Amino acid sequence: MAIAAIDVDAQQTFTPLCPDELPVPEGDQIAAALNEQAELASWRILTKDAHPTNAVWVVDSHEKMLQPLPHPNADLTWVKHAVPGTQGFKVIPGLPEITGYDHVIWKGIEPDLHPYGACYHDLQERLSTGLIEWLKSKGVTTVLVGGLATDYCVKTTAIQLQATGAFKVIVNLAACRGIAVDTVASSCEEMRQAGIFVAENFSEVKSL
Ligand code: VGL
Repeated sequence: MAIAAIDVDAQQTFTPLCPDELPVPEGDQIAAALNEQAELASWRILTKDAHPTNAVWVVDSHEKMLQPLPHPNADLTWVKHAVPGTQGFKVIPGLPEITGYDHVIWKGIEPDLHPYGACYHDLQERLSTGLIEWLKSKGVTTVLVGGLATDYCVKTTAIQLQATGAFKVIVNLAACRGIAVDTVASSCEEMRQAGIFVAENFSEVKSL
């Protein structure tokens, strides 16, 4: 049984360290839990948002966010975040250097793409990032997922992995934080419905 651990978008942009970007409450508190789950795995993967400032979905205030966009690959407006070269792009304190990972996926680099899941560059799920193929090439059978945010990129990544039918997918809630309580609850329900194991704590992860 080969296990992979994925640190989804565990970047400072999604933490209170970057209040002007997309701060997720306690988003900077998950490094220890991500390191703990990685100890169970043979492979550790990092995914990072890497967004340009001229993206089609960028708005200049939090008030203008979450507006639907008539665009095939950017469904909602967001403030600029995770811009390479800025603090928000960096991983949260306590995680390895980039070279400490076995594989890295950068996503949302093009100004007209804003994917949530780490498996596809586009919302239509046509353009593979290569993550699924990489996991299969290593013989991975179980994927442990943690990161930010539970209700967006963690959820979508887990559902994309589950949809392949190739992996047992476990979302480790101790290693995740979400944007809002109600969307975290509905996301957990959606993931469970899809057949994903949503573990409340690390002992549950180990028992699965
Ligand atoms: C995310 C909202 C916007 C995430 C990314 O990583 O969960 N959420 N962009």
